[in-house]
Amino acid sequence: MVDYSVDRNLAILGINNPPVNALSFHVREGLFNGIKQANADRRVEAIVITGKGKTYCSGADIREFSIPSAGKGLVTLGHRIEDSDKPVISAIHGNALGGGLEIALFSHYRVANKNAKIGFPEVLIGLLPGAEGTIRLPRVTGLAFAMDAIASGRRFDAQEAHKHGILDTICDGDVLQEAKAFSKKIIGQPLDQRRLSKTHVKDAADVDIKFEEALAQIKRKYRGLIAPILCLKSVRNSAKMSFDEAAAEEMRLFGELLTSSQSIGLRYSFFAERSAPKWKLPCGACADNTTPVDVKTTGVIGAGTMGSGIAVCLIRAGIPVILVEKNQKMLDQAIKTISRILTGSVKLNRMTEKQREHSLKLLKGASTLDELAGVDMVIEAVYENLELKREIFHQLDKICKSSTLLCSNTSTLDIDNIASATQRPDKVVGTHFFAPAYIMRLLENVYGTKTSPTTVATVMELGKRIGKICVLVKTCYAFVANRTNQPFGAEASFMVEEGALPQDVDTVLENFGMPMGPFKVSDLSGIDVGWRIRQEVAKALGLKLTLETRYRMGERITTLADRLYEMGRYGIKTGKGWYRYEPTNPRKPIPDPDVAKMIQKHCMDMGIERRNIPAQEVIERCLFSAINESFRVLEQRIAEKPEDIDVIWQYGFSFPRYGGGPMFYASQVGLKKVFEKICIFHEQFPYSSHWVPSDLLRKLASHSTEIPMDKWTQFISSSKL
Ligand code: 3H9
Repeated sequence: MVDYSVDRNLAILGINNPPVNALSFHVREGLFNGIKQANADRRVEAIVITGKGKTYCSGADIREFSIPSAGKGLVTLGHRIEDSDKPVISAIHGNALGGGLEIALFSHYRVANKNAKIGFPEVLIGLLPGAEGTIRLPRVTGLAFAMDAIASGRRFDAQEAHKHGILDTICDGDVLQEAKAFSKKIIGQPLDQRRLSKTHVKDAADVDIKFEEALAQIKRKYRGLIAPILCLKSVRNSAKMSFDEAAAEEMRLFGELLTSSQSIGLRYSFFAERSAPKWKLPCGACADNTTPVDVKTTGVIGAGTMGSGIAVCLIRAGIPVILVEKNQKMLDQAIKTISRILTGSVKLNRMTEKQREHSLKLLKGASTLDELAGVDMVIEAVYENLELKREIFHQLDKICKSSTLLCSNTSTLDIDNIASATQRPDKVVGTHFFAPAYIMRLLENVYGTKTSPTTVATVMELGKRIGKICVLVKTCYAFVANRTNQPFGAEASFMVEEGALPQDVDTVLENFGMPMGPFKVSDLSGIDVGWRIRQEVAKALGLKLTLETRYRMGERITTLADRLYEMGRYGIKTGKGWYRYEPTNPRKPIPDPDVAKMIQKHCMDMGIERRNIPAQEVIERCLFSAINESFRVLEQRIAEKPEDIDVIWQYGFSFPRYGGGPMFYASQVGLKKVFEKICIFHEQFPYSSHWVPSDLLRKLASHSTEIPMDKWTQFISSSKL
């Protein structure tokens, strides 16, 4: 895994561990032995560490953190590099990340290609750079840069690294050639001043001020996360302790983080995110054996919030869009909105003015579907009405060329039903974006019974192109996102009916790690929006709802949100919803005694006795109901693997990344305990079908011992459920 070769007076150690040249056991052994061999080799005057393939080295092998450590650690290897009698040059191209950057900092010199990316991303998986990275970087760059880089985990380019002294030189072309040329200048030079362990932090006198400033900032930015704080503390130690003392303390802090639940959750999330796009269909087609078709032109139907947001995603990625809206006023308004969103991106430095202008040129408004005849893909984003969508698809089928893919942004409706309005069900697929579509990263792609593998491959690829995290699910009512989220929201409302106030439920869930409780989210998205959806559903089912309705087709419902609607409290947009909002600070929710009175009166009128609801009950009822539904989704093969559901919750509902997602959370609590509690809630709340225990969960929980998540994941993928 490390290729050793000698080129004249240079030993070249080439890390060869694709795809990212992680520092796995064999790589560490190979580098250690390579340094030893080169020092013993009389021909060799200097040593170059380089990466084979696309990259230098992306850090420790994250999978190895979950198994007992074996062989030489990174620090032992690093000391062998630093102690080398012959100069060691790290020649960097691609990435030098985490342990990779630490290897470079153990080296005496660092040269890089100008396109290289450098950084310490450990904090993003709940760790700190534990091979002396927090002690060495400040010795090179000073404290302020090191604190920012290590606590944020951001990747920076070679120019910035050079400016801060991390790189000795940058080149345009082949970095190995540059390292060879560079070696001529340094062979024979004394090495001690190049050994970072022999140097000091130059701005150590300011450490306390810098620490306090950085701490205040990260506490605001990374609420509830432990790793950024320990990163800062370790950098502070580099200025307050001797090198060896600070390094020993760094090792202790690293160990603390490694076993923390946050890091375990973040490491799980790292791999879950990478596994989600690896889709598979029941017929055996998968990402590896299916080629997508090239999408060069698109159409979006409907210029409402969703349609406009989707158009932004497409034109921003350089894909032309014809936006169809028959209401000219709405179309004009949407084009203005799109332009405003892009201007916002320029202000936030997410795109240049030139890119904004180019993107806008890719947008064309139209008033009829006929304009879509020649596009490669159409995304329909009209409001949630099955008959309307069927009619549109029926017309598109006649208008569009035979190869055009027809996608629906429906968030609940059956894709098979929509597809059956066309003669090309193989080219019909759901592309469920989340609002606001130009911000939310999740794209839930939904296949129907007849959707072809090529169609699936194409929407998964398109999602990647526009910067989305794509998850593939099978059609069913509300798919995976809304279906598993529905019981979560329902239980939150039921608890308000039983005794809690909206702010009580929100606070508990925010303390759990959700950025916003469900009632604040509801105020943001609009009480009127939810009301309209409920009316549509009732109409479709032929039901009449009143404010006194407590059960619908045998299912418990609550009409509290409808009462708010009747009071004209539509949320933030009207300054009043579950909370009230002052005109001076229209985004800050303030608990409202009028809402409390309305809830109490509702309960009195309906004969509901209110009681104290403990925080633990809030967590369990919201999350366990979602977990139960998630297991059903797996059982019915609507989602292929538990990781898909967790990724949906992270990117669709902002579930805290360190919490993994509902499936990972269930594994942490233990499936037996979760199942027992679900059975208790089922008895307590017989009119909520989301508490009927999932058979799959029952099966997994019935094992004599608790099964770890990787085992039940294997069970799900191998069994014929
Ligand atoms: C560390 O270094 C600790 C030390 O300070 C102290 C130790 C004592 N390990 O992302 P991609 C896999 S902590 C294992 O799709 P890209 C990944 O799962 C580490 N596997 O590619 C995927 O596998 P698969 C600090 C890894 O080009 C495949 O490689 N370093 C690792 O979009 C391709 O990955 C980091 O945190 C790894 N370190 O992005 C860097 N990295 O094909 C983490 C990747 O089976 N890595 N894999 O799905 C990254 O940020 C991105 O992978 C990178 C490439 C930017 C490198």
